[in-house]
Amino acid sequence: MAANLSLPATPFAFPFEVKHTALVIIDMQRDFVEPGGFGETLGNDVGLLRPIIPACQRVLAAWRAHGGLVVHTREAHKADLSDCPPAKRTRGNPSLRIGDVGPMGRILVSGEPGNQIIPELTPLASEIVIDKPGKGMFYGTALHEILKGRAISHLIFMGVTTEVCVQTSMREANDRGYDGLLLTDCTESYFPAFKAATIAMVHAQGAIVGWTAASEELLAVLG
Ligand code: TIU
Repeated sequence: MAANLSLPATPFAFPFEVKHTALVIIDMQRDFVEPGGFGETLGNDVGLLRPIIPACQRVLAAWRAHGGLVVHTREAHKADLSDCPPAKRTRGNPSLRIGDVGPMGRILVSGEPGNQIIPELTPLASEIVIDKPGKGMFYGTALHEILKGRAISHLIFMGVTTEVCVQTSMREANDRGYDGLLLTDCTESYFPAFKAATIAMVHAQGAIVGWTAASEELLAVLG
């Protein structure tokens, strides 16, 4: 395998080395993808997110086969909700609020059944799992230090939802000096127009936030 790879991407090629790149899978947890979780309490059709799962599985398998670092995130709060701002819990009129008991346990609370990564993408024991209290993956987490400690400079993103936790994480990463790429068929939103707008705004202005590409391009490069 060549050390230096170049992924055909938008708005231009994304050069990377697997050993300096992490595959980041944002919040592919039951709370967002299955009925009875946080996503549904907000009034969303969670079935919209499921079609990306096979593409996510293909990329994860290929990345693991190349020995690449994998980071899984979960949007999760402590059981005492001490890391959940009241503004987040009380906003709007959801059918259940964060911390309330739903069909998959307490909504968006660490360790509850609904807070687990979906079985199709179960993390390996060797992979990094980050519980994050915010939308962005660096807010309130040790992830930046962990990635620096492993000499990671490039991030390839998958996960949900495109314009909320994925985009926030990509913007946080951009400000911390990472080169980030979003796999367009491995991310989804409850709002198709928001997904399309996010992809466009990520790669606009000469990759102002980062790069975008289809997963088949990455799979072809990895071989
Ligand atoms: N509501 C919504 O679209 N997303 C979130 O609340 N969290 C994530 O994106 N993970």
